[in-house]
Amino acid sequence: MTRLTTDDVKALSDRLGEFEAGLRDITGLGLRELAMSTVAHPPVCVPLYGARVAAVPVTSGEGVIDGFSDCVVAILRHFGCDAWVTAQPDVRGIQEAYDAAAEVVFLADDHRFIALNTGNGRCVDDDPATADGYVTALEAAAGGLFSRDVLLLGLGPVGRAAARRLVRRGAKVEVVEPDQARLQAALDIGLKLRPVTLAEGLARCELIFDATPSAGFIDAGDVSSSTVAAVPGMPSAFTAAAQDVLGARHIHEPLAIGVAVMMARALV
Ligand code: 2YC
Ligand code: MG
Repeated sequence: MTRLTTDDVKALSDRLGEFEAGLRDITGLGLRELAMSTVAHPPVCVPLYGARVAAVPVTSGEGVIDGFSDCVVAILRHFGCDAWVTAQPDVRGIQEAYDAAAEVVFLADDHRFIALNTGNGRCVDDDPATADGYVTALEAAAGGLFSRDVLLLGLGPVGRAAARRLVRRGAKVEVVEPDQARLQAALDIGLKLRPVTLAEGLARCELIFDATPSAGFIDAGDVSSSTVAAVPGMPSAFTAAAQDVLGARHIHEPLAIGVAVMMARALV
């Protein structure tokens, strides 16, 4: 899991509207609609508006990321939640959230980012939420995934979750994962994936899902006007030149889609 930086989260808080406008252009979906259509088929209306949600800073391990909880709250307020960052961190913050009748509590340490529904005890994890949200974005941008070739980069926690949903949505998944153990583990649980080299995958697939922590190894010459890239991976595998070619078809940000799907999944 890539540890986000203060610059990552501050940049997102400042350009959430711009990101959503680009997302809507490419997918026809805003963050709320994308979250709804990720958590249920057909999409259900989840009572996000006015939901009381607390974000609790966590000081353990490498400590607080300045702006992280504020960014989570900015995303939640963006779709109408009554969200706030608790004054206290850690256990005092969780207690503060419960005392203030929070319906959902968001918190992250160095290993996990979760949302807790204080009413029904449901615990929602960021990795599958981010993976599923980005698959929804790719599917909407591509006009469906059934029997489409999709190049999946990376089989870490987000990549594995994405592989499951891509296969379930009917995609023909080609995968690049240099770690043989990770590749074998994914194949052993019966995921229908076709291991390829990066060059083979880029030559055949217009739809690309980047779930790697590696940066800038796909250049402008590897993409075209019909390439769509879903990129939850931080940093992006695409060079600045490739991102220029892709424009809004390079769907990439550090938290918004994950938080939107976590919130919908916590309440659905
Ligand atoms: O500010 C805080 O409360 C910190 N304890 C937050 C640490 C988050 C570490 N995880 C990450 O930076 C991200 C996850 C949100 C998703 C992938 N990496
Ligand atoms: Mg990457």
